[in-house]
Amino acid sequence: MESILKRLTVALLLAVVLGLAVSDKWGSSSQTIYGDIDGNGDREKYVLKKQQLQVFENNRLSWHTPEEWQVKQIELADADNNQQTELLLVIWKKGSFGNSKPFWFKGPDDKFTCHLFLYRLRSGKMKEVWCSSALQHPIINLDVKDSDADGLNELNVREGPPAGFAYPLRQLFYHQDTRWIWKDWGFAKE
Ligand SMILES: [Ca+2]
Ligand SMILES: [Ca+2]
Ligand SMILES: [Ca+2]
Repeated sequence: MESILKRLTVALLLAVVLGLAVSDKWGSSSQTIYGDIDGNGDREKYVLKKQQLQVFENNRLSWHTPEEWQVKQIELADADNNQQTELLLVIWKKGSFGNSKPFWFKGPDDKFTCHLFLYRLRSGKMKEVWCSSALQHPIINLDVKDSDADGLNELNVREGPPAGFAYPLRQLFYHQDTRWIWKDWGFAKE
């Protein structure tokens, strides 16, 4: 009886520790960055808090992400090497597709999935530039830089395991680092 109780206590403690680790990793992280991505001389402020992004221009809220998105990370960089800076968003949302569901897709599209979205600020308006469909390996962390000094930026991505059952737990034990470069109309793995 005593050993059963001991085992139960150990299992309970383990569950609490894992739960804390998951909530810490998976929980919301705050991030505030500044940049003048439309080049109008006024710096915008990008505030990521409670998984929602708000963009301020001259202390005025000019754009925010839809409430149903969970924004995990933001970055300002020239991700597609066209000499213009984009806003990159790593988000989780319901639905596998980026901006539109293809006509051939039947049935509900309500899976909770990870996406990478690119936006540009033009004439005071945030415009969608490129949206990935559901990423098979969700992005844990993203860093855009010219890693090999060839004058072109790459996406350095830490990816988790394939999305699906118990992902928040599994992603604690598995990840891989990949590098992507913009080609034609999307990112290709290098
Ligand atoms: Ca600006
Ligand atoms: Ca660009
Ligand atoms: Ca490069």
